[in-house]
Amino acid sequence: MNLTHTKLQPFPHSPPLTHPTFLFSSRSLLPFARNLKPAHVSPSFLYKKLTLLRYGCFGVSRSRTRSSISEVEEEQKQKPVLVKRAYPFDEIEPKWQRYWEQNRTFRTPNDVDTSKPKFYVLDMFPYPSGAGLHVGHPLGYTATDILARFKRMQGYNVLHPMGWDAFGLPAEQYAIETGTHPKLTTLRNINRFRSQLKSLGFSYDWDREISTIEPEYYKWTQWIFLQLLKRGLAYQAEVPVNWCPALGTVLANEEVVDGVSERGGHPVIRKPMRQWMLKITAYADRLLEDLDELDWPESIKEMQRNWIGRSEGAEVEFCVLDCDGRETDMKITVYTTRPDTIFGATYLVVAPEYTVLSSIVSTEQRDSVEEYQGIASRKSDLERTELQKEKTGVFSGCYAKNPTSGEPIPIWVADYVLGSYGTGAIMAVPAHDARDHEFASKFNIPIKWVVTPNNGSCVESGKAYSGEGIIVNSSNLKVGLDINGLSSKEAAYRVIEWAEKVGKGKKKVNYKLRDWLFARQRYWGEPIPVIFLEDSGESLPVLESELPLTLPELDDFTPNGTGEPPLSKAVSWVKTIDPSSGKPATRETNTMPQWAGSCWYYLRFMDPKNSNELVDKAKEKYWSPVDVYVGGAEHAVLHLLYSRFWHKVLYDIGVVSTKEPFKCVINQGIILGEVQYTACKDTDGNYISADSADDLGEYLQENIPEERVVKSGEFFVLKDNPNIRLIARAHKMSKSRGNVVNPDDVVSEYGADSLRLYEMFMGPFRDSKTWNTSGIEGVHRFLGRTWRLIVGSPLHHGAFRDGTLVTDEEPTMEQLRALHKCIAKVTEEIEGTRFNTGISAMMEFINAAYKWDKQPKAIIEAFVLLLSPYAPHMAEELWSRLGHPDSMAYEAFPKADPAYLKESTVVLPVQINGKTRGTIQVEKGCSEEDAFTLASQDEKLSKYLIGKPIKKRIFVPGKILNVILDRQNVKAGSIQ
Ligand code: ANZ
Repeated sequence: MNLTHTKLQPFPHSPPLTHPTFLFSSRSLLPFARNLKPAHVSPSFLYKKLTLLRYGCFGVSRSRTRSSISEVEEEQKQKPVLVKRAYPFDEIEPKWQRYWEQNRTFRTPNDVDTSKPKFYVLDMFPYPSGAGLHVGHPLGYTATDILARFKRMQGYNVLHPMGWDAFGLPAEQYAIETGTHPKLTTLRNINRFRSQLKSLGFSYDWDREISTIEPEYYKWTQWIFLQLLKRGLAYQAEVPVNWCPALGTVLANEEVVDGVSERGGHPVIRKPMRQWMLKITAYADRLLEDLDELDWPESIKEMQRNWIGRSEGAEVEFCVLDCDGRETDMKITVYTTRPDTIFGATYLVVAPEYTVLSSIVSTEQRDSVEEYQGIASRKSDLERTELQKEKTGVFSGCYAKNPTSGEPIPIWVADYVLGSYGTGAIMAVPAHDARDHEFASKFNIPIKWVVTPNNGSCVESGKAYSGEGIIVNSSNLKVGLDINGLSSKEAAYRVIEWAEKVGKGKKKVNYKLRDWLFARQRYWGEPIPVIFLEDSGESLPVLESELPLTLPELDDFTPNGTGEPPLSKAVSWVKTIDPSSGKPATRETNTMPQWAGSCWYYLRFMDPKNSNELVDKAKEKYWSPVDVYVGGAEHAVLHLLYSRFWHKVLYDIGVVSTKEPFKCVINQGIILGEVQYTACKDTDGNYISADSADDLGEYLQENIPEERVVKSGEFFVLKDNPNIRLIARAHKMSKSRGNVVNPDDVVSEYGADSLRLYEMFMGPFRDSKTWNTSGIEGVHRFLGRTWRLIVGSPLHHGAFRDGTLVTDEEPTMEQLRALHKCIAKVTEEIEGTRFNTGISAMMEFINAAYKWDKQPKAIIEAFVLLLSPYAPHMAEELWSRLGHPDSMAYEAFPKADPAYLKESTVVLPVQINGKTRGTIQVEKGCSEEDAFTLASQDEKLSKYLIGKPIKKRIFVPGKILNVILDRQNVKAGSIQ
């Protein structure tokens, strides 16, 4: 018999750990334990098994294997006594996980009955990192699992898949350091993630598992790239990129923090390089407009709008002057959103990376400009444009002509202008733009006011006025333009009209959104299916029939430091022949960025094994769009924007039937580590209350364990000295803080159902929450109470009973009311994704049920169904004990009957001689006599009423019962 089926002793009954023969390594113990017959299982062995389990020596958590028993003993002494199992979760959970796996309970067949409604609920699939699952993962996964289980029970066809976003830098970095192939590391991590997810009882259809690194999958990622290429949406360009010499690779903006690489902290510079780009900007308008219809958090929609950053303005040409002040053929085109201020443009600024800068710069200024360019190349865009940063720049030594005023104005080079936005050049209007004002003031450039506030108010001196208003100082009849007296809006319109007429500019809409840099100089990514003819260098797409273009094997993954990707080392792979011309060619050695595979995976889940198409049309039509998509807010912009872009391209070419991929997106909040308490101490070691000083930084800090802390109002104070207020802080879980909670440990100690329930009960799903171990104990106790209510208490030797205690009796009205109230609340709260309050409703029900003498089967069965999306293992076990041979996964979810929901009782205050002494719960139409009888039976009220002479009773039905005692006789009575 499998050991997990053996009834285990609760810990307090276990003998002390003294037996020296139990020196098993984690590898040798498990197979041995599986072969044990019950008769071989001595209590001391069980104790040992559970001790090892608790300390992660085998099973899912092997990270803390103990080499000797004494170490375990030592740790045992230091740790609190093991928690007593509230119910046998360690038997139930593996049993039902095996059942679901063997019966493929959650398989969504390929040929579902499409007349039924569908529900596609998706998690943002994880990157299988070496660290394994984090407690943050199960938060979203439990929520989607509850929804999936709930909808299945409501008769929907549910698609609830899981897969791996498995290309990525960490596995490649590890490969560089250790020589282990990234595929090996990745597959190992995937296996760990999968078994961890299975141990939490998630109802994924594992038959649909996909991984972005499998050629059958990335064949279609490459196919999409070819479709983009065909439509001119993928192109090559020389673009300045974030080049990290130490990593020998180009980094995406989000991988650069404060001028250094996010991973490793190496310096990053800007360097032009040939890159593949995807023209997401061609979809900017549609990406913006279609946001309005989505049921997404407003904050994400706003972030996407800002990221797309649509602005309307004009492009205007400024003619460059030679050293004698004569006009040359060279023009600088600027982008401005304020053409109305053009007469106030007293200088131009070009970005340090402005392409024709070198042909503008005067000989005298060349050295300082080049030096400045070098400094700017080491700064990130964010650093350069930060408002607070002091403005820097150099004069180019050259002038241009303001086309409206006709005046010569200096051309400066400054890094607050970015080469990648607009035209990379601006007309600077220091009177009306704060950055220009700061710059002009620093470098003594004239400031010319051309806009006055509409309401005639004065402009604050020493500051730019950036608002709109009435135009002044803006007329030049020589060029035929007079905008004085016009409003900013009208003036802007007139300037654009004028510029278009004289051929010096045009109206222009600009986007902050940049085309997507779609190449990385890395090995561990999808090969880009393009070849280059050796003779002409012409690029040609790989034929669709040749896909997938698989990654060649490689044993040296190091970038060679020149920007040549590691794939260039796979010489025989790189060298190829163009099949149509027979000419020698070389393959593209850049690979796709990590975002590629995650852009469209939700489509593949609909039809994961299709080798002819990315997704079958009918299947796509049925399952699209994803109904609920849950993940972290960190993907609010890039992942969601990139997949929306690809989806729209696929829509345009008829592969998908909806304009948008994800109908509803929900961000789960983050889980912060356990609250840490700190007390401040002065140099003499005396505690200082946290509210008593402005600057606590000068005091010593002492960490205070939770047992010494008590809450006082909104604050936390020392238990033994409530005058000392403490600092309470929760931090993001991180290895360096040592506050990471491993879900495996929670599962082995409390069970998966407790972890699921706890993560849902911690607080509103979308909010940030702090981890608190005593909170798990709370929900674990609730599950234990539920178990004991239905199954009964453990037998005298600690084992749990078989069967249940339910009876076949007809339920009472009170029981029906409690049940239907619970059904209504749980249903409403799941639908509103307010899982925490759904759990509270179940807790209330269990509390009520403990007061009943009998537990009728009809009531308990319905409750077990309600519980099942949250705590599926326990629910399945109870369901089977209630006499059902099959899984409950497809049983109908109970429906609340409104007849039982009407509140039929009221709380009636009871007064004795006009003073409220308590309340009683009565039926709405309750008579005076019944109310009085109930009051006399009430524990609190009876002492005022029993045996006391009553003068009068005043009863207002449904409102109050006032009993007036006969005072004289009371006294007399009390003497007797
Ligand atoms: C003159 C002007 C006068 C401007 C004024 C603003 C206020 P958004 O709305 O973000 O599109 N600009 C243009 N290209 C730039 C670049 N590459 N780097 C930094 N700044 C750039 O902003 C457009 C405005 O930002 C443009 O309008 C330009 O300054 C500046 F009273 O032109 B404006």
